[in-house]
Amino acid sequence: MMEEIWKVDPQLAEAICYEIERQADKLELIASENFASLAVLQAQGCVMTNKYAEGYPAKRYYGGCQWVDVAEDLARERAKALFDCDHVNVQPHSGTQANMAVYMAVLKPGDTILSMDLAHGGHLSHGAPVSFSGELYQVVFYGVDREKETIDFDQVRDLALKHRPKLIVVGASAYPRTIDFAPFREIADEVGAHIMADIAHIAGLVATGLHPSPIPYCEFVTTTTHKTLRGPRGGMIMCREEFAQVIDKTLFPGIQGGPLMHVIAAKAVAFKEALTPEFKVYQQQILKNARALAQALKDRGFRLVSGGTDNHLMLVDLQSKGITGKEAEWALEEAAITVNKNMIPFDPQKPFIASGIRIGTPAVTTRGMKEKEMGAIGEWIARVLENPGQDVRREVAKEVRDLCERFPLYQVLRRECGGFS
Ligand code: DSN
Repeated sequence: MMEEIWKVDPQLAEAICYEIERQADKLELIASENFASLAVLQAQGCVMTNKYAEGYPAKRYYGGCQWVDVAEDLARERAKALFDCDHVNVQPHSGTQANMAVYMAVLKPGDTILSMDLAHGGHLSHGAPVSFSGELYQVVFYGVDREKETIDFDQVRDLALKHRPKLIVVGASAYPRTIDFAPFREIADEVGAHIMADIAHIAGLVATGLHPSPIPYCEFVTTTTHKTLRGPRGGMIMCREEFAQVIDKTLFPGIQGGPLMHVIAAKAVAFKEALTPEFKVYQQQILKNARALAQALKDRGFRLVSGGTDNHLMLVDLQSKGITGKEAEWALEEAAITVNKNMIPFDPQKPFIASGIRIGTPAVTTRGMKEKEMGAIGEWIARVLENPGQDVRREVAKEVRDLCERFPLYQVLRRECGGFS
């Protein structure tokens, strides 16, 4: 695959090969990232990228769609089996597009949404003022309880009764605890609201029964396909049958044009992988690894938001260590450990500085790492964050590289790069 790129565009080939090296040689702890399989990558790089296929299987605006129809039907049927839902739309280009389609299907500009505050773990597309969602709709935010740092259902209910939202958005990009969907349903029913659950982060856990499913409680469920689900970068919407038509129409032609058929093909592959018993074992290991890493950090005196984790991620409050999230992200980057700075609930810092870092285990678990390696990683994180200066960072970077060599990644692709650097 790389041969042609080297011939046509060596500059880009070099960037791709460096990126392969970066992914293989560093510890990827960004909670929303993962390593797609070679089968997913191949499908995503296939000739289906050439095809225009506006519409849906068997109802397209272009001829020649018989084979892309097969891909989209496979993706839809497998997604339905995976999540046990009535209807699926696999065309959203991203999670934000999926959320936008749901909003536009059920809301008018100016309608009220009740969703989780970004600083408490929510997501930009759930109504942040800098997002279209914050601009088009009235948004009221709920958050976590100051003491327990878990969702404050009394607040959710009070706000719902006061503001009578049309849509309650459930779901987060930095929430380390199990989300209980049942109380949201009760509150939504009290005020006559629909619910959209955005399970982008926890989709793999939901698909394998390791996190409660929102499907019985919510009219709409959106997700991305590339986080714990380990597929290609993209989005997806699930909904109850009564909303199937309006969701499909709102997504196309409402907010998107031609679907990315190569990405949909890769979604089909990923969903097939996710239906295997091995995928459940992988998800179980993500959870075990997250618990082990959380424990290792706590043993080194780090405070975790809400005291720990039930899922694939944890939020580390760095305030007592005298370092900001931004500084920590950079120090760890120099030690070959990739994380992202993250706001913690009631954070006194601005988002670009932040008081915490978010750490997740999906990617390192894909490499085959287990609890023992999580212990070592916790130790390295502590050493780097407690000891400013290049020496420790250099030492840890070397130890990280040794570990990464024992858990190789994308060997075939690295061979194709053939010692370019
Ligand atoms: N940017 C993603 C994350 O890191 O959680 C959410 O879209």
